[in-house]
Amino acid sequence: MTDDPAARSLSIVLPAFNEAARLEPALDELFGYLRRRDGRGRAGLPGPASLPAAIEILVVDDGSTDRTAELVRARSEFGVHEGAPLLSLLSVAHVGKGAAVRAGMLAATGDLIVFADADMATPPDQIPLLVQALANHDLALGSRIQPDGSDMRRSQPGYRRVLGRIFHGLASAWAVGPVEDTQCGFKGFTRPASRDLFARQEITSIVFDVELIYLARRRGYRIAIVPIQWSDRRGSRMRTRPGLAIRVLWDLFRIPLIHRRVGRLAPVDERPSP
Ligand SMILES: Nc1nc2c(ncn2[C@@H]2O[C@H](COP(=O)(O)OP(=O)(O)O)[C@@H](O)[C@H]2O)c(=O)[nH]1
Ligand SMILES: [Mg+2]
Repeated sequence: MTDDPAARSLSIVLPAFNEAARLEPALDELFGYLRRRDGRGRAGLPGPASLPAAIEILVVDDGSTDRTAELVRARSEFGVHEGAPLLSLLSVAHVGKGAAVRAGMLAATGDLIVFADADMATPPDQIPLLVQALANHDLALGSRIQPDGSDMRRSQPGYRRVLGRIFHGLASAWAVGPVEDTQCGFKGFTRPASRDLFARQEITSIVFDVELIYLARRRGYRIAIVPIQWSDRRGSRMRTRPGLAIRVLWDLFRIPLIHRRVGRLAPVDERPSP
């Protein structure tokens, strides 16, 4: 649990695989938003001033073969900047999105830790919504399904929507129960929940989100579902190959088996403070 005084810092983890084309404008958008510290949010949204004072953006370069790492290092925000959002870089071998996110989440130093896709498919002004939810939840899961039932995923190509529906049917029956949008790449965690879950995470493919939700439910964490804005951005890094389908099915199948011995946490009021 993060009552406001405890949440003094926020880390934003951006996994990036060959993102030379999309990362630069995405970082411009993110830093542009964060610099408006006294700015107000769009209609009804808490603004950037509602975020913790210290902010770190951690780009995880997932073994890119393009200029992803170079362009991060070349930015003026890279390194230590007193009082301003700090940009840093973690380079890992290319294993998969799940492995990249895990490395970033475990390296991040914030009291609250969010991961987001490097294409800013979810605009930065949605970050305060996750932060707000973490005031009384351990996890805040961005969801592209709006309260009125409309689905932001409709901006995806048709084949992705079909694959997504098949995946969701299997994932909900086998592992995650009623969580409707497991694959949204925009999720927030309190530091203790992040440590606990990412240290247990074993799935390195795109199925890692399902594993995290499975683990979080099993541990008894308080999960907020947070409707957020999202729009499909061109230049997806996902390649739909037959090999990927087999990998996805195998990873989904083994989640409950890998974690069959994971037990529940103590109720919130009985937990030692982190
Ligand atoms: N698909 C994929 N994405 C990766 C990988 N490693 C890191 N990523 C990052 O994970 C995010 C996935 O977003 P994207 O490719 O736009 O996926 P989509 O929006 O679901 O089509 C981006 O920030 C990628 O750079 C990887 O091995 N595969
Ligand atoms: Mg995308």
